Amino acid sequence: MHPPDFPELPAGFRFGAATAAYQIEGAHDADGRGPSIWDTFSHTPGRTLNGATGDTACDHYHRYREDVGLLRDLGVDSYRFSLSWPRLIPAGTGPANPRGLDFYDRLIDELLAAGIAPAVTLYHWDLPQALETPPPGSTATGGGWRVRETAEAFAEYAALAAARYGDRVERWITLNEPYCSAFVGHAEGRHAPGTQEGRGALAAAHHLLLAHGLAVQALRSAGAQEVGITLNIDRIHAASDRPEDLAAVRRAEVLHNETWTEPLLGGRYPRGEHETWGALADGAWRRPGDLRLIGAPLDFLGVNFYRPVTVAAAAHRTPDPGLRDAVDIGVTELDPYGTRHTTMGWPVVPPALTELLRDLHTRYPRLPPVWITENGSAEDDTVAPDGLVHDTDRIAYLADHLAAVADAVAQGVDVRGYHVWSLLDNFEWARGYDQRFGLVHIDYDTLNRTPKDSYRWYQGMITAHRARTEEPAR
Ligand code: GBH
Repeated sequence: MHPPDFPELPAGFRFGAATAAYQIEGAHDADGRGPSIWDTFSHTPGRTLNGATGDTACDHYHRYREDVGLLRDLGVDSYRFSLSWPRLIPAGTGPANPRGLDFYDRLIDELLAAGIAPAVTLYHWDLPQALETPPPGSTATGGGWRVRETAEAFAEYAALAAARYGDRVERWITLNEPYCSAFVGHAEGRHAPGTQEGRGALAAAHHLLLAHGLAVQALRSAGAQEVGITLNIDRIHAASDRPEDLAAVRRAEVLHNETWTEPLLGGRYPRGEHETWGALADGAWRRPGDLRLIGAPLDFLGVNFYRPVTVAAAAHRTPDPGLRDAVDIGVTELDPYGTRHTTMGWPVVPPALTELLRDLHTRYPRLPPVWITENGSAEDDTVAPDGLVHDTDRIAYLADHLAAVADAVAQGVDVRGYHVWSLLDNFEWARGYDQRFGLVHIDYDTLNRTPKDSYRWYQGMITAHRARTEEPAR
């Protein structure tokens, strides 16, 4: 197959790769790290594919030098990774763990020495377990994201991180995909903490937003450089233009997108909440002043994009009214896309990314510059007899999505950078280690790292971009 053309992005556009702490670090009980809700969840039988856990993962905690070497050779401008809150503050609040703090010092210094700008996510789903369920004998209340105290604990953690690393971190991302933390965690139950509770999911959504707002305040007062948040905004297509399907689209828009974008970018709670959640939308946990904190101006919006969805009105809804209102909003997902699907089962539809970016740009006059903080594909990645991984489908996926970003830029959307998910194959949450998203292959027996063809392609693309856009030397 002839490799696809390199997309043409503007001069100064930044390229990167992304990871998250629990998915790559391993060393789950090393050097004073406390447990997170993902340790508990992954160790609970039946929660992850084949009982996979992040105990060892890619052992990045011990191999970070090699991984930064891979990033340096790849030629990226930016590396997005997350800090493990329970590595830094093992009980969630209270004393910090010096050896945890040292680890990210070493990682950040190694990145800077390689000429790579750190983009740090504070929360990529690994809540300290003690904030969910306090250890016996403790006076803490627990309750995780259902309670306001967790947002306050998050602000303390943000202040600690900013004080320690703020001089060297170019971009701060408060939360990764709060939709997943709130609804996949507390309504669908497929992520930690793994409950199906309706009201708790909506309370979690609010406290996550509040945590973001308080963290922005803490980061700003510590003099942080750029501050933003990462959302998994869905591009939602309607199955038909029947009124009931269009109403289903509206409910899905509220659940997946407007719960986040309206308070963050529009200064209001989502319109249509009551159509979506009925009486549960009373928002009893909201306090005056919260909205102003949540809507503080951002330096950038991070967008994670993988695939669009098509929705229709569901024929039947769950009979349990408690669950029905939060878990089941009367929507079914269809897949009319006659395209290739990745091993996640996701259709490959790059123009949906252009649509999504254009739509954000037209809807929110206050939209800050956008960064694509994740985009990538899981593929079969069979190791060929030559010992390499010839992942041509991933190369096509990345090329076509970068071209979709270039289209959005040409149509006036201010997109500044792009991160591939992911640098390494890693722990894909409930899907365990079967799904491989990396530019670099991991052999989970030896933990050997082998760059795939897509790594070489991305490297070539970055080199070509620089050659095309940089001023010729005189
Ligand atoms: C992102 O989530 C995450 O930020 C990242 O950590 C992740 O590795 C990446 O995408 C790829 O998935 O496990 O079958 O119950 C994207 C949204 C939401 C997709 C949860 C997978 C779980 C389905 N993800 N969903 S399952």
